[in-house]
Amino acid sequence: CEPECRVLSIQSHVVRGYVGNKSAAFPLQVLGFEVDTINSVQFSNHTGIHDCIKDGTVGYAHWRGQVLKSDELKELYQGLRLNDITRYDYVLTGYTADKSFLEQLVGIVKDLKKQNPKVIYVCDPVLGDKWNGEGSMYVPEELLPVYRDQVVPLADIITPNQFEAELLTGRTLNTEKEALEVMEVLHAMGPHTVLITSSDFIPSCENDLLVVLGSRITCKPDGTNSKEKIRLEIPKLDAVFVGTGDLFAAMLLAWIHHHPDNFKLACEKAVSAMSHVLKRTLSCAQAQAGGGKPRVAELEIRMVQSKRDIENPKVLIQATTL
Ligand code: ATP
Ligand code: PLP
Ligand code: PXL
Repeated sequence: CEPECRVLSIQSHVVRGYVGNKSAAFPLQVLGFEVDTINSVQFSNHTGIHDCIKDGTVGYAHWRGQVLKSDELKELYQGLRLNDITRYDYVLTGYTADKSFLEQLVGIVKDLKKQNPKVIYVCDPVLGDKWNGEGSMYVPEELLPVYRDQVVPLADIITPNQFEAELLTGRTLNTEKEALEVMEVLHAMGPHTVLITSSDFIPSCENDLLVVLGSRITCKPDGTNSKEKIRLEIPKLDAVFVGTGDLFAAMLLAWIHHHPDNFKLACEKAVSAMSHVLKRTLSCAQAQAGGGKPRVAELEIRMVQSKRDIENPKVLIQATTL
């Protein structure tokens, strides 16, 4: 029997489509992890991109559902604790819209680290994004100090986008040099691995490339640190997807686990798998739309259809070492 590797993933659930736990659980399971999911909300569908006027994309017209309160999160965790089934290898968290929920989550991660000091906390500090160069937050502003002062210091791996990296460090980020400096500031806050998941400042990238930057600090056996920084350039697909940040964080966790000594390859596999999945998603959506512009429901990630690409992604995007 293979030793199990268990992830606690605290994220959204949607009945239809793929964001949050629906985006993260399947790829993690396919890649061999046991996944325990706590659903921070249960909604009919995602609530994303309804106000993105960038290219006329609109979200779902309606959504219904329930939000898990912070004391309900505590209760679920207590149930696990009472049964002594809280030994995890990884914790994964994403979008949270409530301050007291986020604070409760901090308490849970601290407790998990007490039980297993080696537990790796993978945190997507979801705060907002940039649209046409203009940043805006899609969570309440009061969450920013909690992420900055409590969540990020506990995290081992973080996956902010460019705007989130700026918010967390209080710096602006207009060049790759500034991005590398900002990643150093983020390391100094706690995490040994930082991935900036999308950025638009590289002059060469204009509008058709998306740049991912990765930085990892590894402690060598002789006690000294080694640093690695990489860049990946991703051809941008002409569509707005939702749940991609969640899928990316999950696949990054998986590939960093499977290639602990090869950060570059782990990132190449995660980014390449994203590319396979999103290409399939877009071509299926376009076929369904019959030549018109795909609607939001047609752009849901083609997760099940992409099982083989998730399991064994052909590396089509190579990283450059910086
Ligand atoms: P967060 O969840 O922190 O808000 P984010 O805003 O960076 O993260 P996304 O913009 O969804 O998340 O990007 C995550 C990854 O999804 C990117 O690194 C890229 O691999 C892929 N991706 C998202 N949108 C596109 C696109 N239009 N074309 C190609 N790849 C994309
Ligand atoms: N818009 C809203 C309202 C969200 O809740 C989220 C959640 O993260 C997003 C956009 C971002 O989604 P993604 O993970 O695809 O970047
Ligand atoms: O991280 C994406 C996400 C998570 N949870 C809910 C969402 C979205 C994106 O729209 O609506 C409920």
